[in-house]
Amino acid sequence: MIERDALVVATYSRRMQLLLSDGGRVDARIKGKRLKPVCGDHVEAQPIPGEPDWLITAIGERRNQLTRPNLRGKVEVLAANIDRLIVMAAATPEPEWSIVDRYLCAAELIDTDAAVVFNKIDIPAADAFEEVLDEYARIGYPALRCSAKTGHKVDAVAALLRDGVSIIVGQSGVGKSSLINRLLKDDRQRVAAVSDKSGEGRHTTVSSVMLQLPEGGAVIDSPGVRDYAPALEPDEVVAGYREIAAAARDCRFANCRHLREPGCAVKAAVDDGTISKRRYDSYRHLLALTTKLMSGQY
Ligand SMILES: Nc1nc2c(ncn2[C@@H]2O[C@H](COP(=O)(O)OP(=O)(O)O)[C@@H](O)[C@H]2O)c(=O)[nH]1
Ligand SMILES: [Mg+2]
Ligand SMILES: [Zn+2]
Repeated sequence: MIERDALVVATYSRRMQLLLSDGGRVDARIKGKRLKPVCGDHVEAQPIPGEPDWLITAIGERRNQLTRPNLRGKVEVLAANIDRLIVMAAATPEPEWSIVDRYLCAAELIDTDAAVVFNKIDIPAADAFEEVLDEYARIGYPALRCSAKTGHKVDAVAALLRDGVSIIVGQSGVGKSSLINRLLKDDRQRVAAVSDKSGEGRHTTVSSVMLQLPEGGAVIDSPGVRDYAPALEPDEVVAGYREIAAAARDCRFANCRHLREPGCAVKAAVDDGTISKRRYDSYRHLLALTTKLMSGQY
């Protein structure tokens, strides 16, 4: 019996939990060292005779994947086949909008929907960020405000996530886990621990998990992953700020980077207020950073 379309719904290092096409869930390990399935992968798997575990034998082609550099500077795939990237920020810790922009940039490049969710609006300091949030809305990113603590406007977030698979990213402490708990309501599915046969008993910590939401849709949380923004290259930065990329069609030079070039339509749009100065500065900052990285100056 070979299951051709199992979905990876939880990962703990090299052990996974699979959702089978009949709705059942099984633990699985991976055949060989080269296969590296992640949450959201569609895989081929089969039972191992005489064992409760299944064996993952192949990974289906990925529609997209979200990657980030890990602590050792290697690129790590966080999740695959995602429909929506939710970038979370909050009244506290102090929002780093350049990190939000970087994630939105990544979303443009892997061709998924993206939205900004601003949490902790129960804190008075939240009011200061209305203008920035309106800017995101103006360039076409849904910008929702909510409080995971009071539950205010969490229903709007649930509506946004209703279709497909979303992944929530953002600085630690913004309330990602709190929001997911709210979204799960009492329906709260226990993340079945993926058992570890290496001897330490059962692990309850997962490095990534996909949860089905009661009102539809699924959300991926990566509780074990520290918040590192995606690594980008200069050309990706140029392409990843959607309003800048759109205005760039009218630049005199096709390879314009919108810095000091003559006939730059982007600079003109910043000057007349069509493009937000903050986003433009964020663009220049990120472009400078990635250019330095590429030339080994860092
Ligand atoms: N005031 C307030 N605090 C919140 C809200 N959401 C989460 N928190 C608190 O923020 C802290 C970090 O939340 P957590 O969900 O662990 O953030 P994560 O690191 O992004 O998963 C916790 O102390 C939460 O209780 C909110 O809407 N309002
Ligand atoms: Mg968390
Ligand atoms: Zn230009």
